[in-house]
Order: sequence, then C-alpha cells, then structure tokens
Amino acid sequence: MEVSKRRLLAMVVVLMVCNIKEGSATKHIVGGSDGWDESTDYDSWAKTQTFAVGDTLVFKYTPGLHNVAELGSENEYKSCDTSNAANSMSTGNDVVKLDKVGTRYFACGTSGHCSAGMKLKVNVVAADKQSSSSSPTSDSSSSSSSSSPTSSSSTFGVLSGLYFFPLIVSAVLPMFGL
Ligand code: CU1
Repeated sequence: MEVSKRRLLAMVVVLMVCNIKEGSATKHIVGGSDGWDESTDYDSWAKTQTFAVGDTLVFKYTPGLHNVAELGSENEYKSCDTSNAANSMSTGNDVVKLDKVGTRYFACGTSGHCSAGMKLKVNVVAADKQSSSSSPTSDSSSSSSSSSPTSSSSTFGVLSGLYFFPLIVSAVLPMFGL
C-alpha cells in the first residue's frame, strides 16, 4: 500500500514535468553558438528568433570580460547609455525571464563594447501566438496523397511522449527510493 502510494506520487511528478515541457518555453542562447561577445550581429540573430512571454534569454560569456545591463529605453539603447541600467548581471551565464509583452534592451557595460555593437533589442510577443503559428497551412496543397499529413505532427508528439514516458519514470522512481 505504502509503495503504491509513493509510486503514484512519482507518476504525478513525472506528469507535471511532462506538462511543463509541453508548454515549451524557449530558452534563447543569445547569439547562438557565438554567445555574448563583440563580434556578433545581434540584430540579425534576433530576427531568427520568436521571443514569447515565458521564454528566457541566456547570456553566455567569459565573466570579467563582459557583462549584461538591461536598459530602460530606446534612447539609452541607441546611445549606449548604461548609467541608468536597471538590472546588471555579470556571472557569465545570465538568465533573463521574458515575463511580459513589450520591448527590452540589453547592452554590455564594458567600455566601448556597446558602441561596437554588443547590444540586443528584443521584442516579446504573447505566448499563444507562437504555438498557433506552427499550423501547417502549406500542407493543404498536397491533396493528391490519400494520407493526411496534418495529423502526423501531433501523432508524433503523442508517440514520442509514450516512448519517453517509461524512460522518464525509470529515471525518476529511484529518486523516491522505489
Ligand atoms: Cu562586452
């Protein structure tokens, strides 16, 4: 009886973890593999991303060499004015949660770096916009084939969930001493 209760608890925890993953908040590594440095064009990088509420930005760099300052306005961003920075970070692995819709500005506070282009402007959109944008509108043209291509993506999601579920359970159960 005791064991099955704990097993149930473990299952609930696993399901909760799966649900959180299903919500799919995206972690944006700023600059991609280049990280946060002076040689990356962050305007170009930002154009390749969709920033939604609930997502996070991760600034990766060598601590001491760079830092991250959040700026309060477009003017401060344009003029690289970090003197009024609201949120300064310097760990080299700085995580910023995008908690609401709007524009946010970041710059490196090391002298000369921002004017060299080490600054980032992020436009955060509502979260549900992102999830609905993946509807396969282009698939409707392929009407010649009898199989329905639209259902394949959702079926895959369910199948992969079923596939990974036992793996996750077997990984979590030992944590509960089962
Ligand atoms: Cu810098």
